[in-house]
This record gives sequence, C-alpha cells and structure tokens, in this order.
Amino acid sequence: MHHLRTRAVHAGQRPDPTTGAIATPIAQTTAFGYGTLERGAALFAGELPGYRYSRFANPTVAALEAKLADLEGASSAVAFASGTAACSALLLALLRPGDELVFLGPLYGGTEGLLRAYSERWGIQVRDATASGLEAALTPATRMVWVETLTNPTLRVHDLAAVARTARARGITTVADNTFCTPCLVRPLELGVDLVLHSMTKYLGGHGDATGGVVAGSEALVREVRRTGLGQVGGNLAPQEAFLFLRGVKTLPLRMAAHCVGALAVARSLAAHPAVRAVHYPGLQSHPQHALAQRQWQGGFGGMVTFELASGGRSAAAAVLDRLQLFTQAVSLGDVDSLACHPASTTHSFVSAEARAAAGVTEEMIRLSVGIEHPDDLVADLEQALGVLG
Ligand code: 7XF
Repeated sequence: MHHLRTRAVHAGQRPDPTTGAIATPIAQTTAFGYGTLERGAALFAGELPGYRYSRFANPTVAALEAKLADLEGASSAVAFASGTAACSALLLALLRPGDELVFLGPLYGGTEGLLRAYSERWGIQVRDATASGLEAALTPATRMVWVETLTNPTLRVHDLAAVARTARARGITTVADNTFCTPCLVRPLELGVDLVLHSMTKYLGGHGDATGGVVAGSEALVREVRRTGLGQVGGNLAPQEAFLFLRGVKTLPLRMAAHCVGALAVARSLAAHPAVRAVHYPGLQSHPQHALAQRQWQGGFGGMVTFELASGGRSAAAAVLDRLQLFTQAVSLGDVDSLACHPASTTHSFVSAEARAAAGVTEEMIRLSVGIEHPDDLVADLEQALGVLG
C-alpha cells in the first residue's frame, strides 16, 4: 500500500474518463437520466449500480467518500452537509428507544447538546462515563460508546484500543470522532473502533471555506447510516463542497505536519510563561497522556493548544484574546489561518455550567488552533497579547 501522503493525493480520484480532467469534475446536477423505465426501476430497486438522484449519491461526493474511506482504512464512507449532520445520522440510524449511549468526555459542546436532546426526545439513555470509567457505566442496554480521539477543548487523549476492546467484548458499537487528530495522527479503525466520524469543516477541508462531515467504517454499518442520513434525513453534502474537500485533503498530510511543528512551539512557549497556569498539549511531557499519545499516534501531536491563565477569569481571557493580531478570534479549527476562542462562552456554551466545570472547561481557558504561519510569528503574537496582563 502507498504512504498516506500519496493516498491523500490519489485515492478516490483518477482522470475523468470522458475528458481526461485531472481535478474531479463537479457533477452539479440534481438527477441522472436513466434512459428507460426498466433501467430506472432497476436502479431504484438496487439491482443496478449507478447514480439516480444527488441526495442518494453523486459522483463528486463519491470520489471524496472513497478518498476518506481509504485514508481511514475503512471499507466505506458517507459524506454529510456538516459534522453535526453526520452525528445525527449516525445516532438516528443505529439507536432505538430504550438503548443506552455512553460517552467519554468532554465532547464538543454541540455534540453533547445533541446527545442530550436525543436522549430526552427519543428515550435513549445518555451517560457520561468520564469520571466513573467506561466499564462501570456499561449496562446490558448499552449500544454505543462515543469518544473524541482528542477532546474538545481540553485535549485529553483516550486509549482507543482499550475502549474498543471493552466495548467489542460486549457487542457494543464504538464511534470515534477523529476531527482533531485526522488520519494523519491516528486511525481509530486500526485500533478496533467500529465507526470514525469527522467534521470535515476543520482539518480535512483545511481552508475554512466549506462545511461537511463524514462517517467511515464497515460496509454494513455505513449502509445503515447512509440510508437514514441521506435517504430519510436528507443531510447530503453538496458537490461544490465535495470538490473543495477533495482539493483540501490532497495537502492534509503536509498541512498537518506544519500544524504539529507550530503547535509544539506555541505550547512550549506558553508553558514557560508566568501568566499561564496550565498548557494542555499532548506533545508536552507534562501532558497526562503524553506516553499514550506517543504509543497510539504517529507523526506528531496535532495543531490544537489549549491553555489556562493563572488568574483573572473571563476578563483576563478577554484582554488577551482581544489583543491577538495573527490569531483571529473565531470558533472552528484546522484552518491554515490561526484561530483562537474562549470555549466557555462559545463552543461549550451549549452545555450547562456544571457540565463545563466537570469537564474542566474554565473561564480562564483559551483554545488555539495553530495555523501554518511561521511559528516564531505566532509565539511573538501570543507573547505581546499576554503582555497585557503585566
Ligand atoms: O457540524 P460541524 O461541521 O460544525 O461539526 C461539529 C463538530 C463535530 N465534532 C467535533 C469534534 C467538533 O469540534 C465539531 C465542531 N466544532 C466547532 C468548534 O469546536 O470550534 C464548532 C464551532 S461552534
């Protein structure tokens, strides 16, 4: 098999058979003519392969799905209009009333909010196993275990192989949201996880110009998620967006390498700053799961750095954030541009103050998405902004 860098360029794509176009054409069409009634009937009965309607499948989107399945080591993948649409499709497709879902947190606030909303409306028990440990939270009704490979925003690392082993022994499906790591750093399916999910909006796109999501895994599970998420919910990715993701993913390994170098430089400089109480970055020796990340990941420790100011609460965080010049204050992450946000008031405003406190999301916390600018410039920007604290 070729290296990931080669597959990021070639997988799922080949010159267009009719024109030789190297960039996958945008199949900007709603429906596909099927010629005869009988051929249409066979397509709709699933007896004939082929395209019929872009909500079900589209050639540009299919090329992207094939590329991402390849990079994650999956047999199949299905793309959605957002990471959140991918989460919803997965939950609606695989859970029934009375089932239980256990998660190891913290999770992106929107995902946790979604899980809690589903639990109330659809009679699905949702349990946070972060404090108790996974084993203690599982019951005979548990159908799904949900983790983020690197948690948003606290950057905690889970032992994916152990989580998958524990769940699989009980016939429970494990889902890993790999948005923060990407397949460049960790491939959950190789560690025994059943389904991988991404908000492609982030590193996979990489340029902050498209919203999308994807679920990858076995043929059987992905077929279920596709049937519900596209056929019934209609959360399909648009072909124009698929084109942007196809282009973005080609440079993912190169970008990720630059993000990792920049983030390590930023994390080290913050760790030495007197105004900073804690730096959460899995590449630092001080990170509680540094050894685990070294063991289960490859190629670096990611582009996200979260830190906490020594004191001053939200106003201190505001003072620092408001002075940054190269880092743009915004949510989202994984762009070539550096971004900074205050999780408590933005990405994690969807969960209760108690849940934030339990997850360690403090008012002094700042989350950085380190872009691909020169690390020296980013370090200097942070130093001048922290200077405001005197
Ligand atoms: O629906 P989206 O494409 O925005 O993806 C949702 C999502 C799913 N998983 C993870 C780990 C995520 O971080 C996200 C979105 N996170 C953004 C952020 O944390 O900045 C959302 C901004 S409100």
